Amino acid sequence: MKLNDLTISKAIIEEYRKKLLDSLSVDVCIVGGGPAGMMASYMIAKAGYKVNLYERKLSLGGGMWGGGMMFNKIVLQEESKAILDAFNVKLTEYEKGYYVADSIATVGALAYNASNAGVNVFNLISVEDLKVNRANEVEGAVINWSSVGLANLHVDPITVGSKFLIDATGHACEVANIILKRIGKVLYTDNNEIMGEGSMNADRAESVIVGNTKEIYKNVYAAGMSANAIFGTNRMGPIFGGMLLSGKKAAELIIDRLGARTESLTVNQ
Ligand code: 48F
Repeated sequence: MKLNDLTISKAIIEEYRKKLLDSLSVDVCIVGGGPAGMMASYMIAKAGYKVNLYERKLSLGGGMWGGGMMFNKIVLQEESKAILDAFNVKLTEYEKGYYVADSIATVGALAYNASNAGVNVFNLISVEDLKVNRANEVEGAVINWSSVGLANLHVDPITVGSKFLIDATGHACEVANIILKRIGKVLYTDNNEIMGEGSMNADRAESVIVGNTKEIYKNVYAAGMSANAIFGTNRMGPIFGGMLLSGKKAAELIIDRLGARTESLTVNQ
């Protein structure tokens, strides 16, 4: 078959345009395509809701690719084994309760399943602000090409509407920071601000991460490392079970509020 370069261009432009228009008003916007964001997006899409996943970088995966100190293996604990099994990620039991996975395979599996489940994935796009109404309620995300920010170009963003948002931006907790900047000290924390993450302590950090996964402001949730940073608890380093369980919990909380559309919510495909 003789290939036409212009047909290739047209196919990309038209299909991307469809995706953009389809994602203009959704149930959930997730900011950050690391493990927590990918996991949450997968669950929400599987439950039948419209979800956009924004990732600033070229690749989804956040801090997962690099394992610990660029050794591309990650550790997961017993509680998260079912999730990895559902995604067919090979696990090696290193010691009782400690599982090791290939970080590349894990990112690949999460990204593939999220995309296949119907998540509108937007890599290379950053959430630079929030859509806030007169009652100071968050109603969506303000997005721009990441390249605009990187090149420091003066280009205005566009707006997307959503009923709920998830801050899955990792250590930076960027959505929480935008709320503080735009709305004020209104976060649902002890001091109404970002409490700041504590030192590395995998045991403590992993034991509180799911509890810290909750609403941080009306209709805005935190998942993953941002949840621990916002609520002032520890970081955990290259153990990733908590990230997946946190993403799953954020999704379940939101699905509960949206009203579950599927009979049972499982990580199985
Ligand atoms: O940092 P990241 O992997 O967050 P996570 O899902 O997982 C944390 C772990 O990687 C690790 C850890 C646990 O073991 O401590 O650090 O909580 O992924 C966050 C993603 O969000 C993107 C960023 O590029 C990264 O890939 N991101 C951050 N801010 C924005 C954003 C933004 N404003 N718009 C779009 N993407």
